[in-house]
Amino acid sequence: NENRLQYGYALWYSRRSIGKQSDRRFAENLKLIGRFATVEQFWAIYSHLVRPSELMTYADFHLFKNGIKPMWEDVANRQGGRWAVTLRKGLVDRCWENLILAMMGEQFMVGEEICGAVASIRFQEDKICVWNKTSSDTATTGRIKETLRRVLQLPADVSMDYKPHNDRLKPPIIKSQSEGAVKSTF
Ligand code: M7G
Repeated sequence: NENRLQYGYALWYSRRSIGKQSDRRFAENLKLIGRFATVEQFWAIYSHLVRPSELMTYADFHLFKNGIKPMWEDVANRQGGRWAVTLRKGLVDRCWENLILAMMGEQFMVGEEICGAVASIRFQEDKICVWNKTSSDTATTGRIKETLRRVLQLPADVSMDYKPHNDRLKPPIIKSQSEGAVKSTF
């Protein structure tokens, strides 16, 4: 009789050094913290976890639906993109919590379109992102933007930017030649 969420999720953590990194390195840096499918299981994990602001610089939390890796390369993300909200220091903990509760509570109302959310601790600012499946679906991306503004209670001057992942994915022909395809590390 636990409260089952609409979707099961996996929570990941990653940390990287500054500068460019290989695709393989990015995949290796992703560490699974845990999976959950009910509200109670979520709080059991979340309440023992450090807040995003307590992480070191260049660390990220990734909360993604089960079966979707927090990478552009995942089939669910390849045609997708993400909204990014840049936050001045001091806002990320509250914004992240509001965002993931809204996601788990299906507040975005865009059907299957949501893939996951990311909190990124950076040098002078932090960032939270929402990833969706279809970057060309402007009705969906528009709705996600409005919901983000509402649930994060963002001041009107906060900048939000949308980027399709395919801008950053390598062309398949190069990808298939690279040693050790990213998929094989999972
Ligand atoms: P970011 O964390 O999205 O940007 O990516 P930011 O540091 O400006 O906030 C930083 C770097 O991490 C990228 O340049 C890539 O090297 C790597 N990276 C990030 N993501 C989300 C991916 C991914 O999904 N796949 C791969 N292969 N690399 C990634």
